[in-house]
Amino acid sequence: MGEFGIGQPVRRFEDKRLLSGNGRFQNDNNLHGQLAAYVLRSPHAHARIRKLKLTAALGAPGVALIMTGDDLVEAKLGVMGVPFQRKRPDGSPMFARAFLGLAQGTVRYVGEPVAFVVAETLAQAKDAAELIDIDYEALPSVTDTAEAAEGKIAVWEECPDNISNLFETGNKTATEAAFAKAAHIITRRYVISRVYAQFMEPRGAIGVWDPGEDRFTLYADVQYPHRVRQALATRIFKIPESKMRVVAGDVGGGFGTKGWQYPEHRLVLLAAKRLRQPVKWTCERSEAIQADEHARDNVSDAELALDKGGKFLGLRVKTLANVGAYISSERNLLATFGNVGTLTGTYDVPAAHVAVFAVMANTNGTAPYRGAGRPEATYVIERLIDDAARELSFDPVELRTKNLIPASAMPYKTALNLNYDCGDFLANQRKALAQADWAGFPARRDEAKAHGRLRGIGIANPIEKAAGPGQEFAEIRFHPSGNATLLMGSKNQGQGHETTFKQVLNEKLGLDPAAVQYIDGDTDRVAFGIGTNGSRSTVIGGSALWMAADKVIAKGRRIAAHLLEAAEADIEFSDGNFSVAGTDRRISVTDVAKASFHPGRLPPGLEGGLYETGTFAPEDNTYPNGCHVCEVEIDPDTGMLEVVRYVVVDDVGTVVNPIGLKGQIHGGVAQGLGQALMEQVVYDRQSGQNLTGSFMDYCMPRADAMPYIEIFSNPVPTKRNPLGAKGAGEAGTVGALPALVNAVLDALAPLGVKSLDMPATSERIWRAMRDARARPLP
Ligand code: MCN
Repeated sequence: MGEFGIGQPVRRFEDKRLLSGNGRFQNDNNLHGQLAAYVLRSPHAHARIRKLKLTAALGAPGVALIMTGDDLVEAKLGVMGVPFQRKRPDGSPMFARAFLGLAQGTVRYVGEPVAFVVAETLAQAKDAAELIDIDYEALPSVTDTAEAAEGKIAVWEECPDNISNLFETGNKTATEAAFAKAAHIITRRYVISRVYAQFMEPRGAIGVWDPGEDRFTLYADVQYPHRVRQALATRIFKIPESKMRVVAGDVGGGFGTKGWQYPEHRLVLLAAKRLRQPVKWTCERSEAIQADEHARDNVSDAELALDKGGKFLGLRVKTLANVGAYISSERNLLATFGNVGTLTGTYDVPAAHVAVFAVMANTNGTAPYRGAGRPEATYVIERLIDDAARELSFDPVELRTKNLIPASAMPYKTALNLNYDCGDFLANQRKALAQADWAGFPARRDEAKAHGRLRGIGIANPIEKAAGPGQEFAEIRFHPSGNATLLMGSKNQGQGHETTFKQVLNEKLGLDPAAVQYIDGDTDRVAFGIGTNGSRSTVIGGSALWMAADKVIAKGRRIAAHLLEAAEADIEFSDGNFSVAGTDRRISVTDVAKASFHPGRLPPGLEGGLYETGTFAPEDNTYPNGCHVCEVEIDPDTGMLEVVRYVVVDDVGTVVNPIGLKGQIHGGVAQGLGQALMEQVVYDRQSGQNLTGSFMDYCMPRADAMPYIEIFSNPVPTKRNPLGAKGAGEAGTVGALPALVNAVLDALAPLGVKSLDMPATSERIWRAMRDARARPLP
């Protein structure tokens, strides 16, 4: 409706506040009398703590408290744990060990929290930490995923092979039968690197204890305040949920790995209670990569079975997924297993079987990170198709076209049990090929060659499982003056939620966005929420808001009928006004809201006030999909790579805000290209030290590494929610990994380079070219 309704390119309302320095990010919070905390972390990848003496540190100036693992045991803190059981490959129960919050005798990764020092100033806390007398006995460590799976060095003595559990999906027998009749079988190993979300604002937390109310408040930049409250209250502190408040202000980037409750949350709270003073911890940039969850990091052995003509018959994948040293919640496992279902992608694969081995290593835990398993899955299938095309001399586009699920086959149940409801994958591909001028590529390749450069083109047809079943909440709260406040259970971390949801509200009720106050992230103000992950906010939060607005209309209709002296059945609602059908008699929703607070203006028996809530839970996932085409040029002497063209066609169903969507796709592609081109967490194999502890070593993409990204939409609205929307926040990342690496390999193919693992740094490309040149021609 109008300039602010669904589908309008509305500029973000929140930007004025944020860009003028009026945001309230985590580190903007400071409380009267707060103390500063510092976390002493393990310098070893694996070691036994032989001695831990605090005497000197406790006597240091300004020190108020030092806690170690023993304090947490004494305080009887609980742990998160995994709410489901799986089996290990030998049939024995899953092996999982949760982290209590501070080391318990043995440290198992570099950065593991060992002691929590609270002092008047941060400098004093740091100085005191240096006085902690600690003696480690270093133990052998293993950080590489494939090596850890060999089980030569155990992270936990009780689990010598390092395999926590095995997750299987698909039909093994049917897949074996498909492979038995295949004309061709393509077998490859793909390694997906370990990366880390470099938030604009590193994490932080302030713990407050109110002795009068016997109640905690945590100020922290989390993605799901309500779930963090529930976890901290019921699992960690074992207190009623009402005794805990969690407040998240502006979140300086979340990307999945800022989602959950971290050890520092319970530590600031426990310390605040002991000291009866607020305790603040702020993660420093160089500390963050040791303190936070990491992402991806797996090795997949994949096999594709094809018939003679190139039709896919079956897919078999065995993945080793690094889950880190501790399994503190299901997050480690969901990151890798939650979305393996998308391994068959947008393709008609009649039989598939996947086995994912959760491998423990002396590393930080892994968690869902933008895409959470779908970029990994898409990378495997899309690279496998390109490798099959190259090996069997098919055209990569024709091979895809032959196997894409046609729109006429929708709804389509995949061999890995996903229920795709809608989407036109062939149309996405057609549009992307046209926009990227795929047909003109050979000429561009020749031209590049004439200039001494190698040019390559890559394609990927990603699909995502987004906004899965699970509730979300919205409340529209009118005030006696007729003005409204909008409260949402989803927590914004930069996606522009205020604008998106005000657009939905405007579409439904015609309210002027400038007059609506927007609130999220405070468990005392917002009744309920699940939070932002899995590209669920627009779909589920937006639908909850839609429901709340429907309730406002339903109640408003009764009030309007009374005020307009008409039958309720004759009242129509549109453009923010209730009107009597066929007349010019009307009353605005704002005036109806005002009337609702005057008992004398209400129909008999109707409760006063106008505040409505909506709680929506979809029955099934949405399946956003699309097509990415990437073109690169490589300098054959240095391996320097330039992404010269990038085209995305997306289908996220109904688009609420085309500018917001483009921003999300743009950021998502940049995040995917970052991983594919340069980002990587690297551990030293011998010592287990994290070698990428700063921006000097962990290479972040800069603007000049990014191409101009052309984005087009091909929306097919879903019927799984009233908006017709599909999730979009991760879509860009999912397609970018394979599109880039496929383009690189296409560029290098003439030299005989057959494989390359990400990140496609100039050094790796240069080595691959050198090795290929050194190989004798067959
Ligand atoms: N949108 C739209 N139409 C749709 C779907 C989305 O117009 N059909 C637009 C809207 O502007 C909406 C935005 O895209 O506000 C994102 O919507 P949605 O797909 O609902 O995703 P979420 O808001 O649930 O965000 C989650 C997603 C995830 S899982 C990660 S990780 C991620 C991402 O969003 N982290 C981000 N994008 C991020 N962007 C920023 N700036 N910071 C992060 O931490």
